[in-house]
Amino acid sequence: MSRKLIVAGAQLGPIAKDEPRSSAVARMCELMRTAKTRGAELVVFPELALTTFFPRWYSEDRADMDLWFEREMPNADTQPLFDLAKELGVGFHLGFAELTAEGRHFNTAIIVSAEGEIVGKYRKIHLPGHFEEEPWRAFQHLEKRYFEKGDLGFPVYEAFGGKVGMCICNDRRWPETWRMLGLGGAELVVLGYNTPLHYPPAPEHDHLQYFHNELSIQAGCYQNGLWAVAVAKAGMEEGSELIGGSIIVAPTGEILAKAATSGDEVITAEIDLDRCVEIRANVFNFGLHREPQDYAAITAPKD
Ligand code: CDV
Repeated sequence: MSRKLIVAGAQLGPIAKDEPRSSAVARMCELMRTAKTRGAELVVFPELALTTFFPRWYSEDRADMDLWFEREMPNADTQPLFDLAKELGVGFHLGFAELTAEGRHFNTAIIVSAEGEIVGKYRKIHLPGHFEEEPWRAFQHLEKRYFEKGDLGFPVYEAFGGKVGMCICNDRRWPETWRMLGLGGAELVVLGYNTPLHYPPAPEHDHLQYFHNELSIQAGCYQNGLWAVAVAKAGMEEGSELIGGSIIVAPTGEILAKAATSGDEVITAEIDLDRCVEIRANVFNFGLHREPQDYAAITAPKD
């Protein structure tokens, strides 16, 4: 049986601070319809896709930020996306800020089946940024203040005829993320990102933001023999420019589709999950060539 499917990346342009979730969801529904016309079975949306990227603002009382979080999923604002997925028979991946019944805050992503059911969840592990206000920055990046580190590890789910894993934004820069997903058997990794073009601690690297995005994702795919759909929230958002460059990458590391704008845009590609073997049976045959006894430093506790 063929394990080919058409996947879509649904890049979003900026979401304004005062743009309601219903508006963002309406934009996503439009992108999902476009993806469906191109035959997509899975549509990947960005990190924190329902609102503006709120960690750019500081609040002394973190409870002030709870308005950006979802207490339920689906909820009244996102139900139209779940309903449309079911109507069209298209699955999707969505990033959002999660506030649990126990009062815990996570930067979360889910996989939703073509029947509109949540079939997988991931909570971001590599949280970038800082805990306290740093007024010297052009804008804040307070993910460490507003989110807890994810507590689900790097799960891999049976979905869309294959094995699907997730990571979120900064996770994609870490080889450990990809190797954990690869060791878990993932054949496809879906991820969203909000990456400012300007990185305040090292502005000399600003011109490399698109390069580092592709470098990280292409390496992750090649070194683990898996596919990835990586999707941006892009454009000038509340004075902070976010990179676009959403891409679909093959297990060979080749880019098969790439966004051309910094706005709402759908990219698609046909992917064959069986092509993971091209890499996994050869140069990255883990069973034959991995030497974990020599990798102890990677999992040793940090100082
Ligand atoms: N949302 C993110 O995780 N952004 C980071 C920035 C701060 C470097 C990223 O890795 O793209």
